[in-house]
Amino acid sequence: MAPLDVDRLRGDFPALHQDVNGHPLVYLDNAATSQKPVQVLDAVRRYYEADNANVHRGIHELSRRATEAYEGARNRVAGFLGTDDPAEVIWTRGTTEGINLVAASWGGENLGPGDEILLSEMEHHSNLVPWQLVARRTGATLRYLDVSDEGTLNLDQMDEILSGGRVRLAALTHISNALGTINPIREIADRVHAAGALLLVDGAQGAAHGPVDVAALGADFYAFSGHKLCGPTGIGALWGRRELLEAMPPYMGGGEMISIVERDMSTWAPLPHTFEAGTPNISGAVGLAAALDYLEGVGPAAILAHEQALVAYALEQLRPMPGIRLFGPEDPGARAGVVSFLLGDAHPHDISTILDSSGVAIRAGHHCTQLLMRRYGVAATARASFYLYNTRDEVDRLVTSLETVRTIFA
Ligand code: 7TS
Repeated sequence: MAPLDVDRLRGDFPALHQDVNGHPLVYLDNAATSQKPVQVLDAVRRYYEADNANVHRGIHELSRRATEAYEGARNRVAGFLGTDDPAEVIWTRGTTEGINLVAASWGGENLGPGDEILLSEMEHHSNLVPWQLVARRTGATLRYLDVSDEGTLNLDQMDEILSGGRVRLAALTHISNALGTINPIREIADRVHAAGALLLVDGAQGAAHGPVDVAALGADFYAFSGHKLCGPTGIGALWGRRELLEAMPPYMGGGEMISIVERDMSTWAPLPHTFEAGTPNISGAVGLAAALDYLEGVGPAAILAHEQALVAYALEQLRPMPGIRLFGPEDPGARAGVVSFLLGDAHPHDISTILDSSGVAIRAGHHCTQLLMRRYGVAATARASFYLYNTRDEVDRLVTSLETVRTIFA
């Protein structure tokens, strides 16, 4: 696999070329959201300039073109996920909405007292709270997989919980946003299916940091966000197996999702429209398709390899630093481009503020993973997260700025 031509790629991202607090920006907050290449910005602009109209409605040229762009984008997502049935792709605002949709619709219909939903301590709040809500509504119980000291899931414990025969669905993350851990989804899927349960994969990080093939992964549902993979905010997709989606009631009611409306009842439009009430985010879909074209042009496997090389380089330099506490798997090959850490007694917010004053953008906080923070006995961590356009020089800038933090707090 050829290494990325990072210099050339950086030329595609206007936001990277600016000074912040008098220093060239080093953007290491990619797990929160990625920057956008001109190819995506141009696609959104072209759509609004030339084709803007509402979809599936007017019988006029612009509406036809908007519908074609919107449905073409859906086909693009289907291709990206390795499915040939675009009706299995539901547009959402992002991962959070996709998971809420499944929890409310599938969960509301299929869960009851005595049923269990299997989660893990490393889940993002977006893959916890929707299940708490539906558990409260239906009387179902939440079960949790522990996370090891190194930041991995314990599959023996999973087997033990599954052997109880009560788990109806497991909802687990593909890649941890706080640790970088890449979970063995295929192995998990096989175990979950053998126990007669379904698997929802939170793909917010997974879709952005490596190839995704929902069939090869063995997922039943896969949710992701456009903004983490070079696309616009406010757009994402939920993929689900057709027979599951077809058996689920609508999540929201409104225009676009109906077939016939009577005074007291309505019938639903077929998939995927059943789950798409109201005027959708058409420009977002167009931008997301352009982002997927861009990423596939670069090569998702090469992007992951690039991130892993940066993580290896960063870990090599950070490990000897006095006072450093690193989180996540030791082996850079077992994680995507995330490095979570603490440095001496410095509060992560102070670390982040000092780094920002040298133009280095990282994130500090609980990363919407309070259960995981509690597991490690910390309130927060500092987190640097890499993407295709980051360089070894930027890792050096991170390390140098952390030396400053050390001197300040020494
Ligand atoms: N799941 C994971 C694993 C995530 O990392 C995130 C966002 C979400 C779900 C929710 O995605 P959304 O697009 O619907 O908001 N993670 C982060 C983060 O790590 N820092 O900011 C957002």
